[in-house]
Amino acid sequence: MDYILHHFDISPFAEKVRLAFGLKGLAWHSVQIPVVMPKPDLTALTGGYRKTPVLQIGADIYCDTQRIASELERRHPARSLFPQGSKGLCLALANWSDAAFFRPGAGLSMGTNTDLPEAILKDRSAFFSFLDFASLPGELPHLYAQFNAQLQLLETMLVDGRDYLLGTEPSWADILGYFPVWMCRGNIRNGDALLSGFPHVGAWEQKVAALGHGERRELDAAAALAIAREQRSTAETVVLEAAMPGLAAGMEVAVTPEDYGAVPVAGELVRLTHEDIAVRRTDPRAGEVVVHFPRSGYRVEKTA
Ligand SMILES: N[C@@H](CCC(=O)N[C@@H](CS)C(=O)NCC(=O)O)C(=O)O
Repeated sequence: MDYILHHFDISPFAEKVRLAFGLKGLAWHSVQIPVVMPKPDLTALTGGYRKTPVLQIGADIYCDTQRIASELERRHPARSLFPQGSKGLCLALANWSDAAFFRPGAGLSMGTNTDLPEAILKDRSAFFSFLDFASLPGELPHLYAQFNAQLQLLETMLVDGRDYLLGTEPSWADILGYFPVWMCRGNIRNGDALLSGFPHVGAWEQKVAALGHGERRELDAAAALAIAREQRSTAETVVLEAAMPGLAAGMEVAVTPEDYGAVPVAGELVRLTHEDIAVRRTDPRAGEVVVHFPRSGYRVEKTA
């Protein structure tokens, strides 16, 4: 199985997937994508989705870390991301870590780093629709308070001295709790001082970091596009009426994230279940690909 992760090194969401490779002990190829738009090689694969990261497996393109985690687990169940039947709990926890935890962290990364390149500030002020960049300086105390409140929750989860959030085994829950902490160390001014107030978080952070990133090899974007062109999708067609009444396999639809970066991806419906969505599309550079999304947090609409 050739896993190809399209990402950039300072991306906190990409760090989730790199750690999932580490937890599972997998080998993967790394394609570096631009930090800001345009990202022509990435959007040739995705049909417009621009967020980081994206996982490619042949001609199947997986968008969103939730969808990527489920797919890694399906294809490689050993060393589970969801031990002891914790899949539902782990996936549900993303609403906490992506919203309550990541968002104030993103505000602090943008608002406390005075030397951020202009191109990043410009791109992200349009992209992060949950942040008002004009009022950011005055919002910093509130954002610190919100970020601290989530660190306190993590400390509470770990205060009995357990190794990992769910007990003795590492899981996707640890990766979800960890990625804003990783962002804090790397991207938030005074991040180390902020974290020093949470000793159990500090000890656990080292265990999660020690999961590592698996075995990484670099690949260039042209080679990844050639792989997409040469291979066929392995997606099985399943469209459930209950996942959105009125839609059927083969219909032309658009899939759009409900939060920020809401670029629609158009294609022919291949999968629609309570867990996932997939559309088939043909691109001059990527050939025929199937682009996959989680069901939760994505809107599907008929276009023709
Ligand atoms: N729901 C998405 C969110 C991904 C996300 O927001 N990623 C950030 C980077 S860490 C991003 O896309 N930033 C803008 C960019 O990379 O162009 C997921 O779980 O993958």
